Amino acid sequence: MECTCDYILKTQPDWEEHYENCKVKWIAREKRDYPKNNDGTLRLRNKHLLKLDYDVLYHLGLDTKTHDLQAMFGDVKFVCMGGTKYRMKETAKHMANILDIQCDFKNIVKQGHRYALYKVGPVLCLSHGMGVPSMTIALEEILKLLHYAKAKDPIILRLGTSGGIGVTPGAVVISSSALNDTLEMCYKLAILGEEKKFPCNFDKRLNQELLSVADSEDFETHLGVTLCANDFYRGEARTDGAFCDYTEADKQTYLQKLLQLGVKNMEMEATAFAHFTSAAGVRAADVCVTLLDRLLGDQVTPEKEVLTEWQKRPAKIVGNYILKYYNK
Ligand code: R2B
Ligand code: URA
Repeated sequence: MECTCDYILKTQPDWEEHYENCKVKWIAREKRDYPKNNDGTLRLRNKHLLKLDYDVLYHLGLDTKTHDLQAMFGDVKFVCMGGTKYRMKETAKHMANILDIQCDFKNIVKQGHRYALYKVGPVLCLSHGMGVPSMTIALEEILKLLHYAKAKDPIILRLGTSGGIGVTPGAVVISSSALNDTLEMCYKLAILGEEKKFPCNFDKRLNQELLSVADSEDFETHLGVTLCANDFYRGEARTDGAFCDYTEADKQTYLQKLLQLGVKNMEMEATAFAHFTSAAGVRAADVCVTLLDRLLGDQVTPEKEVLTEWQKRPAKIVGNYILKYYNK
């Protein structure tokens, strides 16, 4: 079997040789059919889809009957995802600027009334809302969209915000792995009334490449474990929610435990994001700016201008990466 790594950056001495979605690595790990065709297009393995006359991507307000998804999205190579519509529009503007692409910044999924999707040439910028359920609905529909569009070897990057643990506020954390809310390295989902657990791995090689293009920026970027919480307040060990049933000392003990486990930030999507993308054979990374150091407090207090500036940081790193790809 042949390696299918389509290298974005040239291998450096201490880098991983293969991407995690290389056919050789993927099959050895997952022990089932590779989810991509030879031309890099996505093969969704859900056989039920074949029974549909046409497929409705309900939350995106798109379908395969009235939209020619291949004509609309066949050229897509990068998908940037993040929580808010504002941030994803700003991300789209950044990509248009660095790639020198004219764009009307029209929300292509406005008719779905849920998310925002902007297309800047081969780059999609999609808002996904907060938390795993909102994010996975957007991600699952975008994976189907990429499949119907026959997009080749797409790469998905989550550009998020997070709470840091022991890192300078404003620093960016790229997730090496993700822990769920019970501190297991897996994504949990109840299916037909039974809890199922799925692996949630990130791509070491892609992370090494992203770290290398973060080097030129004037802010810190770290590689670290990400805790994926199911709630912003108690789920992230805050004491400033409407409810709190533990002491400040309990909270500090927990945060120290996270620190020991290598956790550098907390957000609310990482495990599911890692699972869905890797199961689809799509290379992906979670790149989040930290808005505060949780060892020092719970409230997000920096001035709006500072937060707005910090929130551009993941897009700067990802923009450098995309630019390298097109300039190579
Ligand atoms: C980070 O920020 C949001 C909560 O404020 C959530 O979507 C996350 O992961
Ligand atoms: N997002 C989170 O999930 N937690 C934070 O502390 C900040 C942003």
